[in-house]
Amino acid sequence: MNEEKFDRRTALKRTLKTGMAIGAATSLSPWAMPALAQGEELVTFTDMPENYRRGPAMPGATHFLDTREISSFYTDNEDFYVVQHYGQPVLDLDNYKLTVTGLVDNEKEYSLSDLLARSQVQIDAGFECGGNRPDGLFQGLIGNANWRGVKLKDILQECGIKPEGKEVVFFGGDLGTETIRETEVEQSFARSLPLEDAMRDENLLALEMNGEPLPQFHGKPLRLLIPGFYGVANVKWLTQIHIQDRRYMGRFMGRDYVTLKKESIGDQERWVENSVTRIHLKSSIIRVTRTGNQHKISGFVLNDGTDLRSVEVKIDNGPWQEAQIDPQSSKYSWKLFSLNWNNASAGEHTLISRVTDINGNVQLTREQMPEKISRWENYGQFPRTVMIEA
Ligand SMILES: Nc1nc2c(c(=O)[nH]1)N[C@H]1C(S)=C(S)[C@@H](COP(=O)(O)O)O[C@H]1N2
Ligand SMILES: [Mo]
Repeated sequence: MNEEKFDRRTALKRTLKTGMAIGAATSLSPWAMPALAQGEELVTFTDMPENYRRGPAMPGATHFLDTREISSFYTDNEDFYVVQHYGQPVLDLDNYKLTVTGLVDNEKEYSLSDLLARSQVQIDAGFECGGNRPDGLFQGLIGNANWRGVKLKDILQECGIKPEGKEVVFFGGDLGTETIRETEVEQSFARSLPLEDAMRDENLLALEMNGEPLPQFHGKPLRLLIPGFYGVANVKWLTQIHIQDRRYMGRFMGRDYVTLKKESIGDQERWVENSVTRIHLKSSIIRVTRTGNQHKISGFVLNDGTDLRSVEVKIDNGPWQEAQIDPQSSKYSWKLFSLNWNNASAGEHTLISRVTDINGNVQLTREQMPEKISRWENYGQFPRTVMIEA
């Protein structure tokens, strides 16, 4: 994408925010302020608890977005959700090294200045946690940002992958104690990719997020970014890349972030386990606003980067109506959409969205979702209810 365009937009957004902060009325909830245009009001979701608030972003804690707040293409670094399983390690930047080991012609190490001196690329990418869900969170484990860094492919090629190298493992600098067969072992957070997926041109070793050095919460100083994959793929505080000839079976590939669901295998129905990888086709309504008598329904789409055909919204038992997709959207970004809702009548209404990709795949309804035992990969249609005031 165009670097200049991004910087200008960021600057503009910052000006708007500062301008608003000056006139901010303290009686309004903090999230309501920056999200709304002049004269625009939020319409109440009746499916949300009245006192629903996301927690503040706290060091070391998990943090999610109030999705009613989403009103801009890029999520501020402080608002972008935060998830990690072993706490947030503080890496010593002066002695920081990214090492590349295993089945390579040349094992290498890269200091932070080595990485910063290389040519950088940027990409817009949005993702959600594999555990994101409607219930309780209202899809808040989500964000969209501009990422800048070094292409993963360039580093792998520079080290030279040996023909036996099949799997690329990414280790974070965070350590946790896992009990495996009644034995306590210390393990780093780690994820892996088959070599073919690791070599995708869009994969990034990200040093910057929205024009700033990667914040501590989001993996300072370096994180992996695999566009189109659930958040768990994007290893934060990245310290080592290891190439091996077999699958990596660590907790976050083999035991956790593993979905168990019913699938047809040939002519047999079987329970199948899979690691959480590519983002399933998903849309969700996140806010409804009113300006005078005009209402607007907004939402987001996330998927694995496959082109879309349409996003549609249904009001009560009406027809599916095609929504407008934000023209800033790109292959791996989230796609915000909106639909003008004319002549909304007073009372409670049910709203639902569905997205269809270019191959004709339609987002599944809750009833069509496969029978699934796990809290991962919640991509079914999400009906919302709102109250329109007389
Ligand atoms: N090193 C490390 N990286 C990690 C994790 C972790 O626990 N440790 N959690 C993963 C998960 S499950 C998610 S959803 C994303 C969240 O990224 P964010 O906090 O920047 O939004 O980070 C991923 N990367
Ligand atoms: Mo996650």
